[in-house]
Amino acid sequence: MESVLSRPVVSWMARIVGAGLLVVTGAIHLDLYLTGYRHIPTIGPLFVLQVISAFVLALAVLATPWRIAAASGALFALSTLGGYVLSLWFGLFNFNEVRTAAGIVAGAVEIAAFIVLGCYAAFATGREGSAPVTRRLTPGAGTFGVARRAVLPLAAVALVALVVSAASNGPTSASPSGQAAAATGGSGKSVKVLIKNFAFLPAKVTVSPGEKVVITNEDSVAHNVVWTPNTSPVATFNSGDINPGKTGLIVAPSKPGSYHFDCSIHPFMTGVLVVN
Ligand SMILES: [Cu+2]
Repeated sequence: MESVLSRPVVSWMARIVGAGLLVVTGAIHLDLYLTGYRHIPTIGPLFVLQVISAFVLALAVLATPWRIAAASGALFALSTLGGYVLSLWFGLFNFNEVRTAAGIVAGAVEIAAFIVLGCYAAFATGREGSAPVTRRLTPGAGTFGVARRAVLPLAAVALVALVVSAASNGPTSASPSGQAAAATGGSGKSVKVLIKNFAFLPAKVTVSPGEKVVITNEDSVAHNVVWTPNTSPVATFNSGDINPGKTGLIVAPSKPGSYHFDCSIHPFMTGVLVVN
């Protein structure tokens, strides 16, 4: 690896490919931001930061042969992936990501960027790899000695985390059984609720007991309508995930009361179902 990356052509290719991969992950996040994520608190601004960082780091990797630029790009790619996996498994800033093809592709691009830039940072030698800051370091010692030992094991861990995430149904995907159950119950009447720009319109829905609520998702990401846990009165309604442009259904509980609901993917989206 060391001898290969000391060749100028290989070194150049690593920088071009690494920068290209950073641009791709920035572009995916820019697209997600413009098509909906800009409405999500904290996550929206973080996406702006991700896009700017991705493009700036790509430029730095292209413009300089410095290993510190490549190392920053590699760590940035790994952090982006880490944020994604965290939001999938545990939720991040009140946001529970759902598995999508775009998300998994972005994750794979970030792992590739980490491998290419991480190997460049760890293994490039000679004039191509050296920066004023790093020239003093003896090969195999200090920061880059650690990087040499860590880059491939870290890539392997990241890959396993992504594959497990892609393969798992996970805790966040709502079951469609609530939707099926809802479709068969209730009276003939129904009210309509819109989901637009990560909000319920109206947020306060007044219905009769057992009335159907038809929910139309006008956003470009999936949402759902789920009774908020640990609020009273207790109810069990769950629309299941409603894909962009689709409609979902819940049936109002038969007992009068004010039932709080949210979108389990975006718990900051809240509303109340008033049954009287
Ligand atoms: Cu939502």
